[in-house]
Amino acid sequence: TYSDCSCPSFLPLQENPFRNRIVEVFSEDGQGNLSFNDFVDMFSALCETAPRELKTIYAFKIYDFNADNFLCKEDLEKTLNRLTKGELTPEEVILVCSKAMEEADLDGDSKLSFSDFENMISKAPDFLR
Ligand SMILES: [Ca+2]
Ligand SMILES: [Ca+2]
Repeated sequence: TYSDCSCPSFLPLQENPFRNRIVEVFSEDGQGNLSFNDFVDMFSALCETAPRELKTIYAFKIYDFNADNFLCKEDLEKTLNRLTKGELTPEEVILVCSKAMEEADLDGDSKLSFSDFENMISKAPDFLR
């Protein structure tokens, strides 16, 4: 278990653009009602010292807005919109997402499976650090 870490530099949840998604993903009922155990799971996975693999799994779940186990273009666009807090124009968002999709979609099915996503992250050493 990782529950003994103090998570000193984790972005406070109230400043995190994914706050609502994070809470949804980690709540067992998917509605954002967190039990104490859900909280422990959440902070363990988001904690600095959590293994990268675990963080990758949760990042994938958080970005997969329609929960179909793939990141499609719409999922990426929603993700980017939240990350940039609306600072990009819709055209820019679409452009960036098509480019990311093009580079990360190794099997060419126009959506990112978890292994596509893992591969994308492995090319971005700063991601989730
Ligand atoms: Ca999806
Ligand atoms: Ca793919």
